[in-house]
Amino acid sequence: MSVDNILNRLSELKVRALQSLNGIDDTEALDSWRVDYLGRRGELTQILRGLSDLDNDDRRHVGSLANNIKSELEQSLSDHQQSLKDRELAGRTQFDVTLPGRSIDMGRLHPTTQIVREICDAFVSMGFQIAEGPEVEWDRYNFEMLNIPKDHPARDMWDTLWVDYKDNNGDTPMLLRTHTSPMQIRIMEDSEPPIRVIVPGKCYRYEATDATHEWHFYQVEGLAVGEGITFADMKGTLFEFARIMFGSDRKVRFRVDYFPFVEPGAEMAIDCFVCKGSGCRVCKNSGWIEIMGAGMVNPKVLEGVGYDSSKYTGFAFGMGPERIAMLKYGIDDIRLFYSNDMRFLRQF
Ligand code: FA5
Repeated sequence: MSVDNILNRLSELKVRALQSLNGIDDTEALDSWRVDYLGRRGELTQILRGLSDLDNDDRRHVGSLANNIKSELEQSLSDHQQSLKDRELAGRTQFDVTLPGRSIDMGRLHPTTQIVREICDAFVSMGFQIAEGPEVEWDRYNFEMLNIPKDHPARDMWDTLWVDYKDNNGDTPMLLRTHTSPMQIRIMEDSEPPIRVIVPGKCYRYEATDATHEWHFYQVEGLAVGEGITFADMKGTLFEFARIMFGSDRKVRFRVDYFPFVEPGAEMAIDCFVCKGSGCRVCKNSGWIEIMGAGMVNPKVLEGVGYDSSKYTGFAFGMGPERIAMLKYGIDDIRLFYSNDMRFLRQF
């Protein structure tokens, strides 16, 4: 190639490179521009490599021009880089103070957790302690020691989810606890009266769900054992609980009920939150809604854990917190608690 040709190519290259640089507005395109024009395989480098074919004078002349163009392009590249950076920074620091802020999603306690805590607080204020126990339980604690032997018809009251496990010590079968009552036994086995304890926890039942039944739900168990404890103590404690939870306007009713581990047994109901006792769909026209089972601890159960039933008496109760929350907040379907619908959960 003649010297003139090379000189023309160089000046044409410079014009083309600077024009193309002007149109670049992102760093990725800038990098490929650098590779095209200044890289090892770029046009300018190719021209510089070909200088060895020229005689000395021409080589010096063309070489100095090519090096000047190279420096000029490098300088333009660095200026352009800087101006892109400045622009990006300016863009970042510009903000519109009139735009609404982004809301921060605050976590909150699940309504069941809230109501369980409220129930616990009510009993703690009356001197009860809180205990917790296993959700996977032995048949012995869930049934047998609660005076519900194998094949006893009362087992039908608790449809059970069995766990496929038996230990080598010949222990009783395992299950998912159907109520929190097994903790009555565990607590009495581990301590001496006087006892005043409540046990919040999850329970499981093998049953179809409907508006008032879930297959897993919470219970709060209560147990008080000591000398001279009477049915009147139980009524007083549970009336006070109802007053704290529902206010003094609500009526409370005790009726006889049967649970093998208490004698006598009772159910406690409060007047319906919808119709205030006159009868409606929610209370099945009875005017009352049952909130818990209760009763005086059966002497057989006391004897079973080694207590002297002529010396000690006690009462026990077990309630469903979801049902209590339903009453308190007018929720008409228990399945809403565990269907993870944020529109429901956000209300609490
Ligand atoms: C019991 O489970 C007894 N262990 C209660 C008890 C304890 C009686 C101590 C005497 C002494 P029951 O099956 O009725 O009883 O359940 C007690 C409460 O748990 C019910 O009143 C209800 O509020 C709640 N409950 C029971 N089954 C369900 C269910 N499937 N879904 C939601 N809540 C339930």
